[in-house]
Amino acid sequence: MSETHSQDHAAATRRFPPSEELAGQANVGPDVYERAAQDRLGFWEDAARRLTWEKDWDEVLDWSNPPFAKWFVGGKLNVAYNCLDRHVEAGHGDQVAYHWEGEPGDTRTITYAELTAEVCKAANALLELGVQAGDRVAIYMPMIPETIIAMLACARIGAVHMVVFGGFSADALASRITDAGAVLVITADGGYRRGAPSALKPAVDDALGRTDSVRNVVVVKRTEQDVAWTEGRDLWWDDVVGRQSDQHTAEAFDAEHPLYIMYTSGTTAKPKGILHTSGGYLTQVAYTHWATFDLKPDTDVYWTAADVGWVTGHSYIVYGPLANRATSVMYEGTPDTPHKGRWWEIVQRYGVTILYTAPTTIRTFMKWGEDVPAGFDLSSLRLLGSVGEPINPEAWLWYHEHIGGGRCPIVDTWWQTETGAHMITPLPGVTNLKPGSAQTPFPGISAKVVDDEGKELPDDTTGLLVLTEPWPSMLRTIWGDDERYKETYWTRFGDMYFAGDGAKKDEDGDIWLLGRVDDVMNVSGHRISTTEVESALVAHHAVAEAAVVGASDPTTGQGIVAFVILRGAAEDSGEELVKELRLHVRREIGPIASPRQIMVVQELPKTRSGKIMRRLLRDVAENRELGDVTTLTDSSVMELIKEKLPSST
Ligand code: 6R9
Repeated sequence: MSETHSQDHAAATRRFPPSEELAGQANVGPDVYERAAQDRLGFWEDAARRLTWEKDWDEVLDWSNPPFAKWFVGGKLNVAYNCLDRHVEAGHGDQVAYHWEGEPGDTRTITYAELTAEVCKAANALLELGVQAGDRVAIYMPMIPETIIAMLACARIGAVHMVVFGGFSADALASRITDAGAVLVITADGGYRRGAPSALKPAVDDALGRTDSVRNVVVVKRTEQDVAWTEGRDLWWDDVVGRQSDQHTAEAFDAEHPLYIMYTSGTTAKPKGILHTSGGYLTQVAYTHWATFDLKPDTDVYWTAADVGWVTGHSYIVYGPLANRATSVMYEGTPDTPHKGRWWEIVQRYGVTILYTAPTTIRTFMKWGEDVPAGFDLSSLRLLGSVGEPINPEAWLWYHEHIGGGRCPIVDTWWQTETGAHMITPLPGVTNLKPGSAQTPFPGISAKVVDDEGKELPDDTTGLLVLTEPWPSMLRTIWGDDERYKETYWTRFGDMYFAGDGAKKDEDGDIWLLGRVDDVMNVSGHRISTTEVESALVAHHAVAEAAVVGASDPTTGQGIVAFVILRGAAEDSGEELVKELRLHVRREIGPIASPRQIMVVQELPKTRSGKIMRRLLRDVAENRELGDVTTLTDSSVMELIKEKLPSST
């Protein structure tokens, strides 16, 4: 017990400076911070010049009507051209863009020349179907190459894509189609998940029964499942795309032309359609992908192991890697199909050098044990990344040691759907890494920790994270709702962007993210972040995953309720263990943080990005009807948890 306790503290205080070798050859060195601090706009202009523009911009940033930003005003470019044609024209047509692997084990290797040809065909198909620049196209797909082809085809003709995560329900799809006013849906018969075909088309049929903007549905054949067919509306991808020419000249669009909408859940039930535009977005995703991951296009094999239906997939599976001419891996399925070493087998097979994933997945691997990755050759890896939630020091160290072989730096990247690209992250050739902290605002980004009045706080004081200057890949608005955009992000502190995350700076000025501020509990007047208690719980050897919520309590205001998943070996879920866990948290953080209630569960409710939906757990803890569950990856999880209730203490 006390051993795990001290291990976690030891983890948080250990430092990992870059190796001399990495520092010597990294894409960016310490000078970038200085350059950006002296001339922020000039720094972003340099980043923009890494792209190919048809027309140069007249003004870097127009912030005359805040919070509505315009970047690279007057500039013109085509996003798909920057991701494809220009690499082919420069002689890299034969370079692999994606090593794709389906869950059943089928594979496809797609070069830049082939991807360009496929995207041209798909763009011609969209034009034949009457899709015009500015029209919205919904994409509801499994993790297959056609998903990326569809996105780039939209970008190529200036249509706005709106990808809906394939795990979401017909309900979620219908409300997004309606809100965006999509004219076309691109989907598949199904995809493979957990060893079986899982259908997608029925959800589209269901959703379209409740919406009226969609004219056509294009269906990719993936699983060969039977699908219902609406004549005149539905078309097979192979027919409509298959018959097109592979030539298409990309037209340049304005830097501020809309690129995509991505819906993300807010504090109310209605999801927000986050709008991203072209020039600034591509500039920052490309530059951060190159700098944060130190990407070397000629030698690296890059893998973002996440879903394309999450912003991480948009920025770091599709746009960033392609703009930088990366060779990427894309995997369709779940990490334990057909065995728990599937990811490590993929790393070994393709010689993956850079791996980017979420803490929740890392904790799952911890639960399965280090023997699994130890059975594979992971020596190709040179850099690891984390995204989606704070990574607890325990998981950081495990990732570092058992996946990175003790030699790979870990970049813990803080950002949001709204920010479009990395905002706070170490740089691998520069930063002295601290497990658990995202550390430093990216060059050209300014972040502060403030109190409720917007006053900057002294070090080691918990407050709110704000961004004080506009950045190129920032959201431009919430689709169709400028007022909500202002109100959600910009009214609380006037001219600063309110991120919704708790944070503190330590004595070195490094930033620690402490979870969403709606995840801060108030117990007898003490502010305790759910992340802190969760981190303490998972530092205990018996616990694999933990979710903590504050449930209203007549005496203390809020009481701490913890849901824990035990590690494989520790199946003793009895009273004794619960008592021990309470004691453990008490020792780790203090008596005030000791949970009122600890429930042992099999699964936790999660979104596509692996974030725990604490709102639903709060409903359970407070005995309420469940709220909106449309953004859950698996809605049956809540049933399982509710069944556990009577036996809880
Ligand atoms: C990219 C993405 C955004 C929220 C964000 C924060 C949390 C993401 C994090 C992190 C601590 C990190 N978050 N990365 N917290 N450290 N490295 O996740 O976008 O799905 O919109 O979520 O995720 O709470 O506000 P999105």
